[in-house]
Amino acid sequence: MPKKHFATDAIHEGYDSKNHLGSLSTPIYQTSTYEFDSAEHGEACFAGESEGYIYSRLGNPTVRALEERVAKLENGERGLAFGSGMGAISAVLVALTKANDHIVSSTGLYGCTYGLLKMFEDKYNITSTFSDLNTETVIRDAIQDNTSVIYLETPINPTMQLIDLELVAKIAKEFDIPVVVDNTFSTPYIQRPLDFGCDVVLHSATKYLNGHGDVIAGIAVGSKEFLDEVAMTTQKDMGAILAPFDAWLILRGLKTLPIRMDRHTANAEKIVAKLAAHNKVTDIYYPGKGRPDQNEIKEKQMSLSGGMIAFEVDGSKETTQQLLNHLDIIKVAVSLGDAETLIEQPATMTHAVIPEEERLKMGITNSLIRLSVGLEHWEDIWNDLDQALNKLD
Ligand code: LCS
Repeated sequence: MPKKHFATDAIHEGYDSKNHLGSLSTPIYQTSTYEFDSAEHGEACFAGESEGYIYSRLGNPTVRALEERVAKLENGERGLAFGSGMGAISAVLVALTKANDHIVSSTGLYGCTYGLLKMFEDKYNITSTFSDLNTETVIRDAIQDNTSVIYLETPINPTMQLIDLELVAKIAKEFDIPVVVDNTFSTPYIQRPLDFGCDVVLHSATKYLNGHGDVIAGIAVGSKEFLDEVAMTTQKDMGAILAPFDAWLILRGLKTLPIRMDRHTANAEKIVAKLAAHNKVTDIYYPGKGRPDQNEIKEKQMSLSGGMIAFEVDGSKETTQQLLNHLDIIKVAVSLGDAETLIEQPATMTHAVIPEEERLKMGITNSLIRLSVGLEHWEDIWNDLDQALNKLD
């Protein structure tokens, strides 16, 4: 058989109905524990000598189907699902670090990930250097003798800046430092970091992977060796596992990932063009619409620009809030990647935990707005945004 396409894997990978009484929909194995065939079978399962399920914190068939599907989509050997994106990020980072280590991170991160890095520093003296990671010299300068991981988002939440995955991975290899990439904004339909030599991919599956705004979940994908270790250490013992019903919802959502991402992107491109022509909008940040070096990165590693836009309006924090308050179809809400168009003000919401001075260094000004373009008709999204922009003083 020739290699199957992404859209086919998004529907079929990780599940064979023939092993489940013909049920075409993946059964929800709503169980905490599993009966062993015998005491000896139980012993063999605990010793890792038998493949059987033991207890749902250590593995569940519905969750396993999701893990296998996302691993295939990301071109990785193994996936591991978590009860939230932060559960995945913390389990992976705890697995890769020890007290007194150092982390190189992108300048710009989801607010809670930033909070986690600060917690590592306060509790375990694991310090972080925030770096633009935009040239070979800048990357090398950020690395220290005790650097144990390079962690980045691209596009960065919320500034939409892009980082060259291949360049970072190449330099990291020289130092034998693993590169961990949060791929939440792009999804594997648009960007596959492992293909560029990165080591671990993370997702808030709460977002595009599920796509319907009704689940909090996370997933990590990488080598079998590393994720086997995470499964048996920081996931098993810290316990941020995913519930089977939530895994089932994401399996359902994944079936439409390609067509949703195509439409999110088509809508976002229309909105970007309209925003660019509006006199109240001062700046727009969107992959492929930036500086030439950013466009090169987009062309190299992203097949589409995606559904996330950041833009700035002419005015203060209050002007921005006014804009949000004038909207009707577009919902003022954090999260992203849903069918509904969502808008938020990062400085006061998702990234409010970052001290102002550092937040501004990351490019998160008080007038920055983040828009997660949904699946409504683009004209309705634009008309709502346009009327709200036109009401600004
Ligand atoms: N990574 C990124 C890039 C995110 O945007 C988020 C959540 C997470 C990780 C954490 O995932 P969670 O634990 O929530 O599943 N981002 C949010 C946001 O931008 N608005 O609300 C949540």
